[in-house]
Amino acid sequence: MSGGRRAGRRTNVALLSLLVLSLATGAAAFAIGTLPAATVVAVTHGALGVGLLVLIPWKSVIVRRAQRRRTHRPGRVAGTALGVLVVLCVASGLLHTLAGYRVYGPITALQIHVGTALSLIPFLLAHVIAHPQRPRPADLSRRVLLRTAGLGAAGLAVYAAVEGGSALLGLPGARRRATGSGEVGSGTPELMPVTQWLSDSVPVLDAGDRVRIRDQELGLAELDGTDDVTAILDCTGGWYAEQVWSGTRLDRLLGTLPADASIDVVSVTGYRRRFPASATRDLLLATRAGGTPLSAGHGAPVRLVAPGRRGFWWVKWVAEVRVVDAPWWLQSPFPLQ
Ligand code: HEM
Ligand code: HEM
Ligand SMILES: Nc1nc2c(c(=O)[nH]1)N[C@H]1C(S)=C(S)[C@@H](COP(=O)(O)O)O[C@H]1N2
Ligand SMILES: [Mo]
Repeated sequence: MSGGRRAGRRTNVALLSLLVLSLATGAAAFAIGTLPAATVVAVTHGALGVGLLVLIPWKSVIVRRAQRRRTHRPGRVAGTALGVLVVLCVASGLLHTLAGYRVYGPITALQIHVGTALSLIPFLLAHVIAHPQRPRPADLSRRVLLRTAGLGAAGLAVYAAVEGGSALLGLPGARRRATGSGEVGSGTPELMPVTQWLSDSVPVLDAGDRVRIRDQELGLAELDGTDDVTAILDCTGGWYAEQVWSGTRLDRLLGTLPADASIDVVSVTGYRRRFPASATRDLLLATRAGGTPLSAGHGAPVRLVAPGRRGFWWVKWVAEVRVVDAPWWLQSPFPLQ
């Protein structure tokens, strides 16, 4: 086998590694809400993603060679679809990074980004199955390790150039948080977007509805307390807002809990998240944002405020807080509704 073919194999293996690691760090970027971990994840994710661009010249050679051969092989469609989706994914990631959080008609750049990333997975599988590339002992050679380091450095350099250029030009994206989110409506709750995770819609509720906390039923008057927490709601949709949230701290309502217990915070819609008992002192059942009662869209009458956690933990329209034995991590890492 010629050296050229081997070089092609290494490019393909590098592409596979970059794509798999991009998917993994993208998911981590959605799960992590606190600094400095969020910064590490976002920079790594960005460098891996733009690292794909660095490999374009090498991959072009492979694609042209395959086209010259003109033999009809399986997997052609998958390769082309994969190419289109990877380009859209990287382009929409960069658009979000440069232009910040913006709604383009019915959709945001980040929605396109995550949508194309998830839909490329089956095409990636099909393409790799059609063109398997076996690892070789020489893949652990010094030369290959140096090339891998070179690719990493090139990815970081392109990432730094994008970030530096964006800052120099004062583009809106340069002001985003470590999670990648742009600021919308801090201090002005009514300017925050009303966001649902997947399929929920704003329920019609009665102000007299009661919230079940362990074995007590509490009304709005009892929950409308004076605990104030300044916290950032950071939606994985790409925006964040800082507000003063008021209500009652959950540890006051729940009393002492066994150290290994968990609590389920359940919405009237069935949407729910589970937390470790140790988290309750940081959690707030909020009735107000910025001093005014919550609007229906933002979770009235009562929503959860979970400082340091991404928006999908901030359960709206709370119906019940339940103490359970099951560990908090025994739940889907992301909500399913
Ligand atoms: C960004 C990701 C990738 C894109 C956009 C892409 C796209 C393509 C396209 C369009 C072709 C030519 C048509 C075809 O034979 O399917 C091709 C060829 C090829 N791809 Fe990929 N590919 C990617 C990643 C990979 C990966 C991860 C592997 C394997 C680990 C791989 C292995 C191959 C091989 C071996 C060929 C050459 C087939 C031949 O010479 O006949 N590719 N790729
Ligand atoms: C094949 C998969 C993926 C590729 C190639 C990719 C690539 C990229 C690129 C190139 C950027 C812009 C980097 C920058 O200059 O800052 C980006 C940003 C981003 N991606 Fe991905 N991505 C992928 C999957 C995902 C997934 C699955 C998620 C979430 C579930 C995700 C979430 C994000 C977020 C939140 C940002 C913004 C980060 C920031 O602004 O610093 N990505 N991605
Ligand atoms: N019941 C319920 N609560 C929910 C959601 C949902 O879909 N259903 N979405 C979460 C997500 S993803 C975010 S970002 C915040 C958004 O809060 P907001 O609509 O007040 O801006 O609510 C969270 N709480
Ligand atoms: Mo969200």
